[in-house]
Amino acid sequence: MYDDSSAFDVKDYVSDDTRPFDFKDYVRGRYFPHMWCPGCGHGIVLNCLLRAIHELGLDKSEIVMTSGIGCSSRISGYVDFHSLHSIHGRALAFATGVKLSKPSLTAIVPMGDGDALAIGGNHFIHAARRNIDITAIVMNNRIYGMTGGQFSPLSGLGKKATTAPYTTIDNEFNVVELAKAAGASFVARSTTFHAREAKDYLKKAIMHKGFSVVEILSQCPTYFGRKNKEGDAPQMMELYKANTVPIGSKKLEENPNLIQRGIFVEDKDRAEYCEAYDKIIETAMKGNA
Ligand SMILES: Cc1ncc(C[n+]2csc(CCOP(=O)(O)OP(=O)(O)O)c2C)c(N)n1
Ligand code: SF4
Repeated sequence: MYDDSSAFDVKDYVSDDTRPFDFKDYVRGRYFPHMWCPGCGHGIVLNCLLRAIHELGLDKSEIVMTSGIGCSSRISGYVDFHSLHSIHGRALAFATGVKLSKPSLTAIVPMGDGDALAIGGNHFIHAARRNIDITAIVMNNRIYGMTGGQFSPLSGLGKKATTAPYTTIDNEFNVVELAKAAGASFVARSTTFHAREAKDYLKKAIMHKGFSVVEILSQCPTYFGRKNKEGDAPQMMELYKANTVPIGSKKLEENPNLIQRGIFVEDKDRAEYCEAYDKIIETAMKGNA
């Protein structure tokens, strides 16, 4: 149980749920205070996720979280669920193994953009292709935070990073389009500025049977913000407000570069991998090859 009540207070947060939410009920107090920099967006993502779980009424013992390595991946150490802090880029591979061996568990995988789409890119597309029932959260800060601000496949063209002092020459992935093309059956995008919206998408993603991807734009003021002169955390969040719109907004006609937020895919008809696997086992047991 969390044992330092002076470190933070979330009592004033307004929730849709009438049952009181207490952050301390869902985290491992011995690992606090956390290691994130002041203003890091990853704490907001953690708060959204725990509120989503609280509002869904899930029992902590029903949830398994696997993660790789990164500031974002640190979430798996903080939560009081079954959790596995594994190898950089391999969180989805571990989650696949856990989910296949115990499909009744709700599998959630928090990843950074590097963890998910650089070293872990192959696991990402294949988990989506299989449509295995895992919720993948891509906490996109467009940089490798933990290792000192190297550019990632999400940094985008013309951005500065420790490894790109004269700006990047790489184009970025579009997480939503990649997830869609690879076969994810639930795909959504939000930002840390739109915390209630992000929480609602996480709720839907967790309840969705199949591979769900929720991209959450999450500020790294220490590296991406500082190197690219985007200001401090509140200023970076203001940019999320200014530069994103709901799917299909009229504002896109004037400015097609605006980033769309919303639910892009929600396909409930596609076969889920663990269920298909069970059916194959059944067929094999009957000897009907
Ligand atoms: C196999 C391997 N390669 C590289 C690293 C070093 N490493 C640790 S975290 C990380 C990148 C973290 O960036 P991201 O996944 O985007 O998460 P963030 O820290 O930004 O939240 C790297 C390259 C490692 N731990 N293991
Ligand atoms: S380095 Fe960036 S991503 Fe890592 S904790 Fe600090 S602000 Fe967050």
